[in-house]
Amino acid sequence: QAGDAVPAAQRSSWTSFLKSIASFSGDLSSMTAPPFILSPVSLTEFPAYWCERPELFSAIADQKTDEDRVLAVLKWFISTLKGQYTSRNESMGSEKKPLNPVLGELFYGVWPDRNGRGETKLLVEQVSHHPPITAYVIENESKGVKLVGHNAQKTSFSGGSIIVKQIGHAILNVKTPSGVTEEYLITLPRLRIDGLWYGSPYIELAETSYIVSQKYVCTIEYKGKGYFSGKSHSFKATLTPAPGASGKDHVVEGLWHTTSKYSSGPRSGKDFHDVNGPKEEVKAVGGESSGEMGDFETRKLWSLVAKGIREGDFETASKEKSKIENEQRQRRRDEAAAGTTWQLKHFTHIESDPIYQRLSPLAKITPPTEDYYVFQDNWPPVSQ
Ligand code: CLR
Repeated sequence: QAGDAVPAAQRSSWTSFLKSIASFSGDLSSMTAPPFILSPVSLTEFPAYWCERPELFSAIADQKTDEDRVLAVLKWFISTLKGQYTSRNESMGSEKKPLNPVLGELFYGVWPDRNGRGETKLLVEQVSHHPPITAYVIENESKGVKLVGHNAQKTSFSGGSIIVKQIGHAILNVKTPSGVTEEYLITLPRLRIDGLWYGSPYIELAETSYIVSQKYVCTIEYKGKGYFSGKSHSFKATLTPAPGASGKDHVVEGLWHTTSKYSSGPRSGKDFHDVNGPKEEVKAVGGESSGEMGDFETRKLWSLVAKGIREGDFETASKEKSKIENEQRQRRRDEAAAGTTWQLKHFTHIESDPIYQRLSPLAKITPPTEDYYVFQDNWPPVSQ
């Protein structure tokens, strides 16, 4: 029944929230939602989902052939989807509304070296507030694997679901055993948020995303219940040599939150991946030279709001949230008065990414050009 998962006292506010998203499309993040659906975690923490299995990330650089490398990239990519898109259901009972990051919000973290996989570092910066855009870097320097990307969302409402188009892309650099640096363009799937009517939203992935290098094109199709395998969270990845390159074709099929198999090509019938292995949350670290967290680091910035949400003290949460928002408005006014603008700390914006421009035609990805946030290579002392 409608609103089944909504606390009785919040049903009418949930209904009006749903009405307002139905009649409005654009920036969902800034809309006020009832307390039961609020998450205490900011979107700046989400890029950590890209590396919950650091050994799969580092393993990419260990592969000797083009073919094994692209398969290792696919395996790592698929292994992140469960965390990215279903983990809030597990930890909080449903998808929730994350905290909307402020401009300049930061998050630093590290996955320590273990079993020779090397240390992997994470750096996230909120590079725009209106619309919200989050830029991130994940790097394992000792292995020579580095992911730099940014993401924003365009939301609309259709048939009772929220449709989220992910804007932005990531570039993965891999130093091969022969010393060459390969580039992989990674695009992102579309999301459908269902279960809104009942007050227990969850995500299904839809349409297509790509992993493209000069050597291989990997097309990943996503389907939910009732489509090609009939099951939720289904995917089918087709790998073919890029135009002008040689190599074998492979098809991998299965469920991105559990297991998948090769379904065509030289390894047909063999297991591809089982996501149910151990995962490792990032260790949040302070980015100040003292090792402390600065005032813009997400866990410090939002600590009182997050505490309020966690403890069910929504009055304090909303008072502390207003403080942060007012402080931001004042900053913007001061900048306007002084004729200055906010300076990003770790990224510079470019209108068109040359790597995207070079690789996207190989998979006929549209649009043909996209902007990018270039990492300034200025890691704070985040190592452990
Ligand atoms: C952010 C980038 C990550 C993957 C990811 C997972 C969940 C998405 C999130 C992204 C963007 C914000 C998002 C969220 C699910 C719900 C939330 C779309 C794409 C919206 C803003 C909140 C909707 C509110 C309802 C839950 C009521 O790599």
